[in-house]
Amino acid sequence: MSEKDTSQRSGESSPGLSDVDFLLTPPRDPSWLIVEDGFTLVREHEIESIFAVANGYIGARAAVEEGSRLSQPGVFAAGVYIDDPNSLVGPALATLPDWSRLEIIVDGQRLSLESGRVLEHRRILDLRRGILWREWRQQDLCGRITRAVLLRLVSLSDRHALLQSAAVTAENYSGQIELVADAASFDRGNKRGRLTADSEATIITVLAGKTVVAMAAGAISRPNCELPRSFRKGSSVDRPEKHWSWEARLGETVHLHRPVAIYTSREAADPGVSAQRHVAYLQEQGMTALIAAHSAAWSRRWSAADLRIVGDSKADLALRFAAYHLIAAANPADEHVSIGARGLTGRAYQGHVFWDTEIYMLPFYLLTEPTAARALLMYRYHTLGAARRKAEAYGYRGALYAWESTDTGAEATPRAALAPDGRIVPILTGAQEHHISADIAYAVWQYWRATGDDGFMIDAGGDILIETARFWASRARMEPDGRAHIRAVIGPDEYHETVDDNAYTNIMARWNLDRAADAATRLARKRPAEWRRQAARLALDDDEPMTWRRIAAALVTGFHPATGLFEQFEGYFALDDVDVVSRREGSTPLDLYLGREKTRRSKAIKQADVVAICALLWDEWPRAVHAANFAYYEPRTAHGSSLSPAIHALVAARLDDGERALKYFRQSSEIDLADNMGNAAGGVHMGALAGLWQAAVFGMAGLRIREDGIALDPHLPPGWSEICFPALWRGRTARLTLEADPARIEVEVEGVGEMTIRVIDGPSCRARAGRCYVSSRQGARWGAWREACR
Ligand code: IFM
Repeated sequence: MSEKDTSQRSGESSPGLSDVDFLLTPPRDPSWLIVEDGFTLVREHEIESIFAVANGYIGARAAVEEGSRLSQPGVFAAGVYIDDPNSLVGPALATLPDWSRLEIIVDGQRLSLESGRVLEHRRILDLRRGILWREWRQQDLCGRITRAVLLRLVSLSDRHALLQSAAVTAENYSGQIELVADAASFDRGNKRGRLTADSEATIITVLAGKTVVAMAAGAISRPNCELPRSFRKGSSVDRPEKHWSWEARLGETVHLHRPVAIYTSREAADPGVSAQRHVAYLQEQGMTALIAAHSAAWSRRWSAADLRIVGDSKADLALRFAAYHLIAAANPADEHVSIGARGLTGRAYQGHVFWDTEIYMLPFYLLTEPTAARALLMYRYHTLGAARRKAEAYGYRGALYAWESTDTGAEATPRAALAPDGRIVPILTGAQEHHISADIAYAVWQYWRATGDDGFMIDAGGDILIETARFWASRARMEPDGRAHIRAVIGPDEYHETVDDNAYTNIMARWNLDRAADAATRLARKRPAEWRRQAARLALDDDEPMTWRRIAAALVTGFHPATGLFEQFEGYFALDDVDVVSRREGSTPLDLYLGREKTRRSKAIKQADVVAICALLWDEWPRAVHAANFAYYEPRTAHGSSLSPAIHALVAARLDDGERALKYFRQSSEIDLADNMGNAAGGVHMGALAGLWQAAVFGMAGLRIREDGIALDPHLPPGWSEICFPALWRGRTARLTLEADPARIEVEVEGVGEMTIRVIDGPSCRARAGRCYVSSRQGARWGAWREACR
């Protein structure tokens, strides 16, 4: 290790006492904080996921800086995958060097939570500002007590910027303290990259798959007022390591701030140069500016997304936690990436993108940050080529999207997995779970409806709708019974493979076919010249939309008029009934408990399937149909997927079953926060978090997006006295407050123009921007809207 004295303070920006105060005082408002007190080694993996920080470009798990026996740090960049042809699991999100690795060494002894005495240890996730804090007081084996306050953030205002800060205090001793930043721990997480380091500038360059990723780290050291005379910094010549040391005086606190910049070859010609320049800029700006800009960006996002529940502080915090991870997962500036099932918080599912994004997550962005929703849909537009190739490979027309997708859009679902009993079992979802194409089309339509963005439809969205409709038109077959059938698929309920006429798939396909035909008519009317070019580009025959409508009308839906039930797939009603409800509390997933064959022959369902259609297409059928299907399928659902409970909460709320809605809401909110499925270690469940938000907004508040505005159908569950949230509709923000008792809705519209606010089965009003309106329930009816003063 080469050591050189570089104790001069040139290049440091004005400290200002506020920096110091800030770093010593993590926030205390419990309504914005997720707090983990103490240290339980075996919980580390899930804590690392829950407390992760991200900005849609970079994500970092919350591993303790100095590491522990079980630490699994993980730094990920959106869209950066490693595709190892020998890997069983297919392309995987690359694990990048751990920029946050920092050890504290006191008189030669490395501080560790696993040796000496932990006097105090607390991790605090500040949801409001997207900052991870750590307060730690440790007594080492010689009795020295060191206090450290650590901060970590991934900037939301400048997606290439990251910051780590440490304030270290020698509480009861004088002695040498050394901090060592060593991103080489990268090697532990990922053997497939290449690591080169320029130790002078602390730049690390790795080759992750086909992408070059560069990280440059700087340092701004700042004591309470003066740096100790002994302050030295140095670097290692043979590894990307930096260290700082000083002779600490009793009670003295020394601060170190490490701005870090990351670039990849996805957006920079020379990521190393870009990272180096950017970190120099960050050093010059100083950490106060970096934190202020980051906090301001979070505050803007919260202003468009903060949902409050009055009367249920647990639900309130769970929704903030959900919104925090959703905000952190999106990057509206990059339309070539999407959000994986676990965002950028863990390795589960190798960072693959599923229907979770369009059906579960997208509505959150639609109503709070439509540019992010657009970027996510553009990712599907850019991967349309791969979807066309997949359809062609199976002998179909149009676009069949990958069930699991990465940066290329090619099918990334592993073909086989190792079962707990050691057998290799084939995974058929990649070949059979075709509803993904309709799910993406559904999301395109919702986006169009909420934003009125015709330009997007002409440039991209219309292509997706048409190509997916073409797929269904070739996928469905007219049979001798005069009906169109879709055979050999897997629906959302993955316990049953190779089934015919899955109701979810067929109804969503029907919807896809009809909406594509509608889009053709509407675009031809609204944008005739551009539509002609789009139709020519897609080689659309004039009679194709009519064919789509004909096939849609002929598609079997499995509806039984006598009972009002949709049969989940052909033959489902003849399967064996098993007791699912009493197995729900068990720790073994139902399909493992029953075994593959018995599960297949049973009516046990993995997750919302028919119930999911109720949630997505509620207004297509009368309430009685939803009630019948929910009553039938809910007791048969094992909730073996994290996506399931929230959608049950949504539908239960709409059916006015408040107790059940709340039970499912809690179950969903605990998937990460209480690790109630035992798999939060692999990252937070983005779909479930978004589903929780949907349960509150679409279920409890009953919001629907309409052509002329929004409609509401409040069903506040027991204990919720008020729900307040903003909803963006075509550039206007409706700030909504729904009160339970007496029932009352208040809305204030921000922006320009007007929009319709309607109570379902009740009065509507044209609400003008800058005004506030109120409707109160009088007995069984909602009273007319009146303008209210603010
Ligand atoms: O997309 C889901 C699927 O529905 C069930 N298994 C997990 C996937 C990722 O969340």
